[in-house]
Amino acid sequence: MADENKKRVFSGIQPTGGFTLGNYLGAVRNWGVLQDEYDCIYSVVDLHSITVRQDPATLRRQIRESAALLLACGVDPERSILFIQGDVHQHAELSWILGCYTQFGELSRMTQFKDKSQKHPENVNGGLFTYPVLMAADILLYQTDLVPIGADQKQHLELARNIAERFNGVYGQTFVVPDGYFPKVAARVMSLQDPTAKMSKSDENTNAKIMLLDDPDLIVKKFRRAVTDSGSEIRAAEYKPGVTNLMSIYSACTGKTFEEIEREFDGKGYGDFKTAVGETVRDMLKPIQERYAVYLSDKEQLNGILKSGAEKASYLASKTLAKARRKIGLD
Ligand code: ATP
Ligand code: LTN
Repeated sequence: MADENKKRVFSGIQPTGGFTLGNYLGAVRNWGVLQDEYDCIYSVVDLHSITVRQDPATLRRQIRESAALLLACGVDPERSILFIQGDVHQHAELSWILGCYTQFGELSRMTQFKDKSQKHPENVNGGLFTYPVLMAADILLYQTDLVPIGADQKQHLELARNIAERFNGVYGQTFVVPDGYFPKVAARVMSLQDPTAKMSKSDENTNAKIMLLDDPDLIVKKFRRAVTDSGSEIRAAEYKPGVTNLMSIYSACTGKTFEEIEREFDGKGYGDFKTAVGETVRDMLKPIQERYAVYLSDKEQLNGILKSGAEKASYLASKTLAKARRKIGLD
């Protein structure tokens, strides 16, 4: 850990009610894989989640559940740092500084801001607007080389790169300019009920999303109910967004190419295909569900992991923050 020669990875996920199959295939699965080769830091970004109103008791519970689920998904505290964002005060502090190097126009163009302000017109708060600045602070604080995220976060990462380059341009080399790391398939898992929209945690239609902790039978049922397209062939095509989405999920879970999948289901109907995808996802998630129950039941172990993670993260973050403050003239 904190090996000077290894490249640094950072990513975060919001503790807003469990993770979807999209979160897993698009981002979290890679978090585990990258640990072999990189120096990895992963965070439950609680401060980001309060841009939408949360119930205090539920939020408190979900922060811990999210950490346990990350461990169950393969984040290894022996090799990586896992911590709660709000436990490391440097995130909020650097976020303020970086906000002074981010333009109103840039933040106004963020599609997630536009989408979320449309969804919650009663609470278009300042935090929702400056959300990408806090995300930039998360990433830049650790001199991150690589950020494993889903395709929907590309625009935010681009902004973080622009902020880093701008700051470096004014004050000299201060922050590493990070690159994104996206999966080859399933970087954008779509809703099972509307394959033109992203599978989203916050979707009210429970049939539209697979949650990692869904009951095994329910997982298969949801896939059987998934919206497919006209015709009956199992083929990836732009005019077949429903089937293409299921093929991407199946490909991401099995490693099979689209051609192999088309051959496997040649002459079979949507029903057979949807059942096969459902059963594959169910079987893939089973060990995660089992490990989750174990991690969540040992409170002391979980607290220990998060405490030690926050200490290590804080040490690294304080070095970058001090450097930025010196460059600006605050120190
Ligand atoms: P919400 O639905 O409330 O917007 P979310 O599902 O996008 O939340 P986040 O915590 O914002 O969840 O995202 C965590 C990670 O999961 C990010 O790297 C994001 O890119 C990725 N991700 C989210 N949804 C998908 C999806 N449908 N397909 C692939 N990756 C996704
Ligand atoms: N905005 C991200 C979550 C996030 C993040 C980060 C991801 C917050 N900070 C830093 C990567 C790196 C999202 O998925 N909605």
